[in-house]
Amino acid sequence: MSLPSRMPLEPAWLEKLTQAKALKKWPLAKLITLFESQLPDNACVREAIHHYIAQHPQSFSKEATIIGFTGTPGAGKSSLIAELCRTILQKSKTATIAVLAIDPSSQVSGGSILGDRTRMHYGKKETRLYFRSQASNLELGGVTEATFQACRLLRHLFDFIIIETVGIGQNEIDIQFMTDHTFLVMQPLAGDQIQFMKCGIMEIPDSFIVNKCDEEKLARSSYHMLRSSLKQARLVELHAEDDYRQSAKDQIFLTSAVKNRGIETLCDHILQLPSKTHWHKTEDFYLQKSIQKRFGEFGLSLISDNPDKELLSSITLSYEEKERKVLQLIQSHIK
Ligand SMILES: Nc1nc2c(ncn2[C@@H]2O[C@H](COP(=O)(O)OP(=O)(O)O)[C@@H](O)[C@H]2O)c(=O)[nH]1
Ligand SMILES: [Mg+2]
Repeated sequence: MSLPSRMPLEPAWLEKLTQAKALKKWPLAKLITLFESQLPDNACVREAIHHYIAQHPQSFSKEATIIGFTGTPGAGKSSLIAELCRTILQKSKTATIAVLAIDPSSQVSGGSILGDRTRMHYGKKETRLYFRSQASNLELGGVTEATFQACRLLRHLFDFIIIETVGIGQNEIDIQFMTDHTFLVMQPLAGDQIQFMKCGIMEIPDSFIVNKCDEEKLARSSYHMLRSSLKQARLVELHAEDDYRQSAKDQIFLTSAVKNRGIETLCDHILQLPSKTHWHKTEDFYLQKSIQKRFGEFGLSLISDNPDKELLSSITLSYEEKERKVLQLIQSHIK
């Protein structure tokens, strides 16, 4: 159960890391697979990679802004992300983007549904854009430990990480611990909005996107409907003027992925978002989530009752070192 301790980074992995830094797709894929893996031996390689990155801050100076897109299936998240990536790459000649799409597992094959991958087909030729689809097993399209682990690596390699998840309750709650900014993507006509209000989900996102606003009339009515819902719930500070052309001031974006409306405004907003300064808090949240998944409330209570209060809050211990200590703690109670 316990993880072996830190090893030096093997030359073969160092070479992959160097190539991944140059955004070569095959080494990137290999590294993400390693990061997604739950085998203890792989955790050691992961730790060695992180140690190497920490020791070479000049070579790994990037700190990606992580952006989440969540919302009901069919709202147009994948289409919107594809348009956004295209626009960001056009507007900025240097920006690099990694997209992580989390697909609910296919009941039949246990693999990811292919639809989302094919829509971003131009990604193969564009070196500044990397696309990865993650199966989400039974977690219904939510962020998993694999997403967290992939982000741990990708944040050192890209300027932006875009995560697409299916929004169903718990997912919104988990995704906010990973992202710097979360968008809730909705369709026009109030159905989604009323549903979300009921679940209390409206409190989670930093901004709202009403997609499929193909016509101006629809954009205008969607804006007023959402604005009045938000006003009622007093969730966001609304701008004095209720002008749908200035909806971004209310953190409401009106887009059409098929007619390319509102994408540029959304893109400008994204390009100026700052990146996270408290990544270790994200690590602590996902470490606790992983312990809870494996050992339930028993595991969590051992962490909270642990006299070494510094354990999780330490910013000098690596994720794997913390995990090892927590596992040792649990092991000592099981014996
Ligand atoms: N009319 C219209 N259809 C859209 C728009 N964006 C996406 N769609 C369509 O909505 C469907 C679902 O889109 P998709 O991007 O897969 O949604 P996701 O499940 O949220 O990722 C597809 O048939 C898209 O072509 C839009 O802005 N306007
Ligand atoms: Mg999708």
